[in-house]
Amino acid sequence: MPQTTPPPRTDASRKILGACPHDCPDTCSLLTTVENGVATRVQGNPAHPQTGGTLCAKVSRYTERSYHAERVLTPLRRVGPKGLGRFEPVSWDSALSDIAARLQSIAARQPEAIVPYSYAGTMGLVQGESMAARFFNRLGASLLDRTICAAAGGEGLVQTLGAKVGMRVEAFAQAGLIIIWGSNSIGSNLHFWRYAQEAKRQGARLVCIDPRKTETADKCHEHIALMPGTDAALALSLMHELITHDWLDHDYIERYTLGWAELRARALQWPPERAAAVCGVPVAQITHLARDYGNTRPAAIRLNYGMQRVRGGGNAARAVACLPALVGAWRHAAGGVLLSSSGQFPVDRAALQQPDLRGLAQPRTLNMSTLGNDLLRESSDAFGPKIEALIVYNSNPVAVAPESGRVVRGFEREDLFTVVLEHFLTDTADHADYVLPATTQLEHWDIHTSYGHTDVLLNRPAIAPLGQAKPNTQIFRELAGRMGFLEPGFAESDESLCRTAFGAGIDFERLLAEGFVTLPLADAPFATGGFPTPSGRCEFVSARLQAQGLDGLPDHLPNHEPAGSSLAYPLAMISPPARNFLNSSFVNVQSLRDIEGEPVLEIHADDAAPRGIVSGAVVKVFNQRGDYRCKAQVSERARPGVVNGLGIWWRKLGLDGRNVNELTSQQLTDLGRGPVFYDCLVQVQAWAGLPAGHPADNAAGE
Ligand SMILES: Nc1nc2c(c(=O)[nH]1)N[C@H]1C(S)=C(S)[C@@H](COP(=O)(O)OP(=O)(O)OC[C@H]3O[C@@H](n4cnc5c(=O)[nH]c(N)nc54)[C@H](O)[C@@H]3O)O[C@H]1N2
Ligand SMILES: Nc1nc2c(c(=O)[nH]1)N[C@H]1C(S)=C(S)[C@@H](COP(=O)(O)OP(=O)(O)OC[C@H]3O[C@@H](n4cnc5c(=O)[nH]c(N)nc54)[C@H](O)[C@@H]3O)O[C@H]1N2
Ligand SMILES: [Mo]
Repeated sequence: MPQTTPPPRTDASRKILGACPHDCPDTCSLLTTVENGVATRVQGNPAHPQTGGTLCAKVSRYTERSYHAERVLTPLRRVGPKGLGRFEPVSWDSALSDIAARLQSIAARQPEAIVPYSYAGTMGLVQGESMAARFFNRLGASLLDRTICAAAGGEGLVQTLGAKVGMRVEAFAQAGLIIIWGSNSIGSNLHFWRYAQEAKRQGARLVCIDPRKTETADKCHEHIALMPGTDAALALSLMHELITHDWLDHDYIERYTLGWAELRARALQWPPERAAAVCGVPVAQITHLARDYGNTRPAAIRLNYGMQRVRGGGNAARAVACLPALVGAWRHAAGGVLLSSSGQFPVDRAALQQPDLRGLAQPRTLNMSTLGNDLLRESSDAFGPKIEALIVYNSNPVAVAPESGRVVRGFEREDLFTVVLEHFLTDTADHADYVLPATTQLEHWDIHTSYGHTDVLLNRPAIAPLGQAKPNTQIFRELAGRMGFLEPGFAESDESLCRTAFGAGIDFERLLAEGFVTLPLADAPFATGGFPTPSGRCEFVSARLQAQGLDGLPDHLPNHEPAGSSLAYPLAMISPPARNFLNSSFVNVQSLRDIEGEPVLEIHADDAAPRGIVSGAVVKVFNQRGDYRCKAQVSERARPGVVNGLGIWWRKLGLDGRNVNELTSQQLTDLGRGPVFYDCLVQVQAWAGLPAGHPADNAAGE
């Protein structure tokens, strides 16, 4: 290869250290090249071991997203009916004055009628819940329980291991067996996959547990394609085999666990034949996996949130989190389980969010996963006041929240005042009274933890804000000013907020210089117990759950909508992430949408043939909640009885102005009150044509 000489580094060409803001376990360190004030390239920082100099396809195209011709760059005020996305540009001054006046008049009567709605459009601690939280705390607005992604599994970990803690991700490279459980690592945790590959090269066996035959399953030695929502049955049956063959570390169990006799009795109710019937997999797959898990050292489990979006998701995460203690896997750095590392970071959330600003107010808490229902509720003693104003930032609920038919009806309410802080006119922004232009990660300060590794990252602005865009923090600061909030917390700068996030808990000067700092942590954190539970042990039985009147032991809880329970809707549908989108982000980036093509439903030939469905045909997917059209892909990636609706498409970029969440329900998980996106029965039909005159009519005929 001929060597090209890099251009000389002048003042006009600089590289700025940043952090990827997206909701992904990898939280990469970024190097942005800036030439004459323009960001020309975003690369992975080669000096950051977790990033290893490589980025995913999405974030390599970060400049395409930031300089997108459709970026919202001025404040916009609605001029048409809600949902049509018709707006006129207005000045910041007039937008902020009007919004402040509207919020003031509601707050004077009933501050809880104002509701913030945000999630992880950026994972940054500063552009996430810092100044925004201060603003809503001072206002006395409703609180939001941010459950939409990880609540069930997170609670499962807390009840078992004591916190969102686990193995260090780099240690997976040394494992002898890696179980990738409910995770499409190649699609959504690429930098973990590098460690798994290294282990594979050194002889490790890789097993993937996933209803879908993902690209990750393709590259593992074995794929266990269980039915959605049956993971706890599988885990309990693995325990059954460990017990009956005595593949146990009795010393570890004795010293460092709680509730062994009870768990043993529960697990013995799950012989492999019973689990095989529940999970829809061969008995031999269960017995072989148990044999490998009981006899390979070190054995590591990469659990991911894909397995907890069902009724029993919290219990399933608990059951899996018990496994490493049974075989003493924690004794080794490369043994144990990792679902999330986020509990390892000493973030000073109280300093960032200042809950004291609430004073004596004790506002209600709304669950973000039932937004559709809540927007349609009237005032009542049980609910409190009807929602009158919704301020959305870092989220696209009209596309991502379950049962979107009801979410859309809520957003269409004429008596709802909606403000959306956004980069783009998303499905949610289309319903706003005001859209306020927010900066992207290239344009603002932030500081980041990670849920897949244990490094803190700093993001410096690489370029000036585009157009009239402002950071979320600045928008809330200015709104606070107009509402007459004079507390000093509203004057704190973003750079100072970055320092506040960890206080003295991190070497900030090093972060400024190098862009990342690794937390000082033990290699094998639970080799001799020391779990952050009340007992200090791995809690097979949780007294805290018992105190809530719940089962103290993990169990298999069948789905709200178990397969085979409905003649009308015989197929289970899951809707996992598309590799080239990040939730609903990037769907409007043309080069990435070109790779994904269009919304598809993967269906097995056994289910397609009797329905007369062929690949490429438009199908109608429906249940009691709604219907949705997309293209069928007859594929081995779907197992019989399960269809896969990939990715969270923008509704307006789909075939019929809807997406998969038209079908998902607002039921909740056993623990954590999370959503059940993958606990959803549907029927699928070949579809002759789209409704006449529908704008997608032409597209479907191509
Ligand atoms: N490219 C890309 N990366 C992403 C995302 C994205 O949208 N795109 N999303 C990000 C987000 S928000 C998160 S929370 C993380 C993690 O996000 P996750 O949702 O955990 O994503 P995946 O790793 O794709 O894992 C989901 C896998 O679980 C499988 N699955 C579905 N139901 C079950 C079940 O009942 N049991 C089991 N065992 N498996 C099941 C699905 O088929 C899928 O392959 O990834 C992040 N990374
Ligand atoms: N059917 C189904 N539904 C799902 C899932 C699934 O697997 N299947 N996954 C669920 C999961 S795991 C999650 S985490 C949720 C994700 O749901 P969301 O957190 O809503 O994620 P996104 O859809 O990516 O929307 C984030 C929005 O924030 C905006 N944004 C990014 N940075 C900034 C910023 O700095 N300021 C402002 N103001 N805006 C910004 C982006 O432009 C984007 O429109 O979706 C859930 N919904
Ligand atoms: Mo998520």
